[in-house]
Amino acid sequence: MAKTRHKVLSRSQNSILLEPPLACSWRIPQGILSSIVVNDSIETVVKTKKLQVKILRRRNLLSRFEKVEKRIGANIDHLFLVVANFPPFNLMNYANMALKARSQNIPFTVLINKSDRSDTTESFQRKVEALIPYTFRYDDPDGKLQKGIQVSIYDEHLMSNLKSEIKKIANTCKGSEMSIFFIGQSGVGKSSIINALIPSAGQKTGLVSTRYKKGKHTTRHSRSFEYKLVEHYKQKIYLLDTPGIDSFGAEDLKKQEILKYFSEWDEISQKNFFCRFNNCQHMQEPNCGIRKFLESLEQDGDSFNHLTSRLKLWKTLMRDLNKKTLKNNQS
Ligand SMILES: Nc1nc2c(ncn2[C@@H]2O[C@H](COP(=O)(O)OP(=O)(O)OP(=O)(O)O)[C@@H](O)[C@H]2O)c(=O)[nH]1
Ligand SMILES: [Mg+2]
Ligand SMILES: [Zn+2]
Repeated sequence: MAKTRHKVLSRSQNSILLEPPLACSWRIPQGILSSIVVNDSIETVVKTKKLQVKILRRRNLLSRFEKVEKRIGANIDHLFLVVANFPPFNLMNYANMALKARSQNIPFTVLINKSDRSDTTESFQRKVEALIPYTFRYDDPDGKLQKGIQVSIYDEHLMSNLKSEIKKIANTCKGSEMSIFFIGQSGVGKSSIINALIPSAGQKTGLVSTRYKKGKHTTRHSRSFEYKLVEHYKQKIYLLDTPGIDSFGAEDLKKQEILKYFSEWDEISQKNFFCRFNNCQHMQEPNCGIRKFLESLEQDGDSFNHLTSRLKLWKTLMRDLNKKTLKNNQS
């Protein structure tokens, strides 16, 4: 029997969905099924209607920790962190997503969805900005200061911007195929955006409860859809819808990961104002180079606000980590 390679488009409690020509649900033994995650590449052999499966080496694996490891997906080329101000935005939830993405070397872009709503205010967008490392802003090939991409499923112009962004991302990926995962709180509109980009996806969407101000966890299993940028485009692009995450467990968070997420402190220290303290928290220490750099930005409102919000987030994350370490040492 010939071995063939397939991408796992979806995985539920007892079956997996594969690409054509094996495009149907396959029941496979629980032992191997529990090890498979969405977007895995697997090698299969069909033997009398049964599927023998081997999981191929993963390029990366994104997980979160909430008592146990919860695996989000594998072989991720890019993450779209989808945010909205309704249901209310939870910065720490997203900061933990961004932290994990950085620690796994997965590039991410923030999509500010529901831009048509009046509660997508400037002050909300400034809060969101804290997620984006300071130097990321200069990575944009257009040289524009990019803090996040405005999206609304009701605005054609914004949707076409998003399509251009996907094209740009695809151009930076060398492989013959690439996968973009949409992750975020429940109710922010992940499935709605995917439906707008790929009408045949037909993902279920759910109203956000105005009473409880929460999403309804409409999407239950991650699902991959092929996105045709243009007919016969050289690369296969997959967009992955995932279940909403209202609390991204980060029980395994390490100081090293926070340091990596805030690599701008090192860059600033090397390029601009040297922070000579080994263990500087960049908070109250006199002569801290980072604070000096911040003061030098007072004339540049945008950069000043951005870096101030990054410092605030850094402070909260470090404080939480120290509290956790203290508690662990006591118990
Ligand atoms: N005003 C506005 N509403 C939107 C937009 N995008 C999505 N929505 C609405 O937001 C609600 C939630 O959308 P979903 O697509 O189900 O959200 P989700 O992120 O997939 O939620 P889960 O599957 O629960 O994680 C629906 O009522 C959508 O119609 C948008 O751009 N503007
Ligand atoms: Mg959904
Ligand atoms: Zn410092």
